Amino acid sequence: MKNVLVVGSTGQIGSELTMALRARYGNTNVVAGYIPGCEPKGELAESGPLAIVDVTDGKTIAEAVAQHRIDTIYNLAALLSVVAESKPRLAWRVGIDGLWNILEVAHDRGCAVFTPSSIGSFGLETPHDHTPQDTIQRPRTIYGVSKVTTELLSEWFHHKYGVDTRSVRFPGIISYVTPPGGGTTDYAVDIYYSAVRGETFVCPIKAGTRMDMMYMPDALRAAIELMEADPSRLTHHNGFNVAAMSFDPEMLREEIRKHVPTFKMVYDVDPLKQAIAESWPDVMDDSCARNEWGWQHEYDLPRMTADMLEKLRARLDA
Ligand code: VAH
Repeated sequence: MKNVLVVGSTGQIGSELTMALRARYGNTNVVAGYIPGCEPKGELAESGPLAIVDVTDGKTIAEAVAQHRIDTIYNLAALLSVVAESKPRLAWRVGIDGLWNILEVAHDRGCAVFTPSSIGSFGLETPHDHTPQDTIQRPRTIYGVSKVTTELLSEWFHHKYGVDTRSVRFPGIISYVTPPGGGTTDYAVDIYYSAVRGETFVCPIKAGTRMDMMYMPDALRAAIELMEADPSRLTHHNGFNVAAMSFDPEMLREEIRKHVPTFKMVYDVDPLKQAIAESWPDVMDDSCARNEWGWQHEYDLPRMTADMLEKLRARLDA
């Protein structure tokens, strides 16, 4: 039986990943790690054990791992791309100094570690169409630099000390549960709220700017299925490209209009978000993930849009 610690359990991915892991491994076997001031609430707080885990303080990680006999750590502690550009030192402290602390505890205690990378780990020089698994990574954001370093540091701990480190390069992730905070791809979440509320959406990303995107249920399954994969099948360990769909704001608006014919969108391009978005792939090649551990997405744009609108209407009582 697995004993799992989710670090950053109150974030966009962490909050839903914790609940998915509890459903899979049992509520008492999945510990929700959090930092003071970001306490879990509701079902996340009531359905299983909690622990204060501040990645910048290795002692808190070691104590939680020892107390709960953790064998697998999902590390979701990070600042997202836009907010990281305004707080680069904090982004590094949480993303990399924090990762070092986690990997040291994992080495001492024999834990496996999942730390997501991102399409943000690529840059302008990376081939944008069918971005290969192994290619040039020269990101120009501190978020991207921290994600490339995440991949390389995780690989180093794997090859040097045998720590079982694994990760995927997530696309922009879309969910109706926990809103994202400070990301370049947040527009693809915010637009659905505008559609359900009958508001005109003001899009910060230029028409024609395609990015890889993924619905949260697929993202959660990718993380869990990679961590459960037979290690003897893996040629790569860190930074698997995983893709599901690729769209620009126009494609997304047209899909929403199939359900909300009166939906309106205007553009007010955010220069920082647009510059970051243009440095990221249009669509990744995820054949390595499909061949090495059987990755297969289940949500495309039409299916995700129908589900997002239905679930948001229920949540917003629209
Ligand atoms: C962001 N949603 O926009 C995050 C994610 C690939 C995008 O990293 O920063």
